[in-house]
Amino acid sequence: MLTIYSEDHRKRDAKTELCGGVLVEPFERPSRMDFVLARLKETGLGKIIAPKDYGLEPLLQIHNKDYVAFLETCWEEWTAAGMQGEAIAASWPARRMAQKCPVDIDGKLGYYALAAETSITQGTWEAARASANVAIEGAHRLLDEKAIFSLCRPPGHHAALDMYGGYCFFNNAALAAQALLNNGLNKVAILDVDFHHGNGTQDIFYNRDDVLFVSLHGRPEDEFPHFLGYADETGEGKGKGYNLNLPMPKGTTFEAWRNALHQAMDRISDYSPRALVVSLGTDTFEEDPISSFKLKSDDFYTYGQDLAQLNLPTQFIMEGGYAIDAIGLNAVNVLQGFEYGANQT
Ligand code: SP5
Ligand code: ZN
Repeated sequence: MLTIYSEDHRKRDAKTELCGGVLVEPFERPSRMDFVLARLKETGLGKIIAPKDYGLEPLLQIHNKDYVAFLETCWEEWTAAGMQGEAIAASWPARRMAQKCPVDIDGKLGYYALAAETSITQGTWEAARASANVAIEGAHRLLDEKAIFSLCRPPGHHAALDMYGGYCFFNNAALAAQALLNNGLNKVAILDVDFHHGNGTQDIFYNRDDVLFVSLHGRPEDEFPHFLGYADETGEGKGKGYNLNLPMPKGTTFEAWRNALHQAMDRISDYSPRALVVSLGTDTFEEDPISSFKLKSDDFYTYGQDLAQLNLPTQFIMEGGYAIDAIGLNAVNVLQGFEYGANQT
């Protein structure tokens, strides 16, 4: 399987994450990629190539112009305002308040942030752009390949039209799905197996029927992002019936998770898409430090094999996973399971 990867992810190297009332070293850190790269090399999964730069145009098919401009200048504005630490949102347009974007950088951060754990720093823009390019390159390559691994960092599935947070800035899976559609694959399914609900991806495609979104995740009652991901969110307007959420409780085992996966796969087959995008987070792993499902490393291989049964051109997009010494093993297990499964069918 061909992997797309950019070294530019290293430019995102935040020093702080707000967690439990203190600033900690971010869970989403550059070394995550080193563990995945090491495992890719160890297993000989396939070639690793860098993406081209696709510029801003594809980003503007998914995100607002003002949001993209904000990301580009945020760090400059923050430092120009004389702030000491990294750029973190601290006030929000909450219920019954004006939904207007302020001019002040503190105001802008609150307007565009969906969570405060993610700080913006020097290099965040460049790394997020590179990650988007990794996703878009992968989508173009899927025209000639049966499967692609877009090794994206920073992740993307929490990022919406005009919101960042949950370690995400551009929605890489949405960018990939849109590129596939642009290339004439007229129906695309996105399956999100990251532990967290892909609120951004859901929101972006909520009123569309050309992209089916299906997500397996920790219940919003218990887990981040808390304010989306309920089972009764099924889509709106033309998109009615094209959104499927399968939330699960803390402590969910592989057996229960796999039943939900098979339900998700039935819905995807029924939709008969021309391609599949998998938002691949390995934070469902039992040892993940911020999550609460119980998957073991072998289970990732098993479900990779299951996914091959859909028999679709498949683009895997790296999302979360914070038990970092196991992220390579777990992610590549999915890919190896998929390749094995694909050779059986
Ligand atoms: C892409 C992705 O996986 N983003 C996840 C963002 C989660 N951010 C907030 C997590 C808050 C977790 N609190 C955990 C307490 C640890 N014991
Ligand atoms: Zn996650």
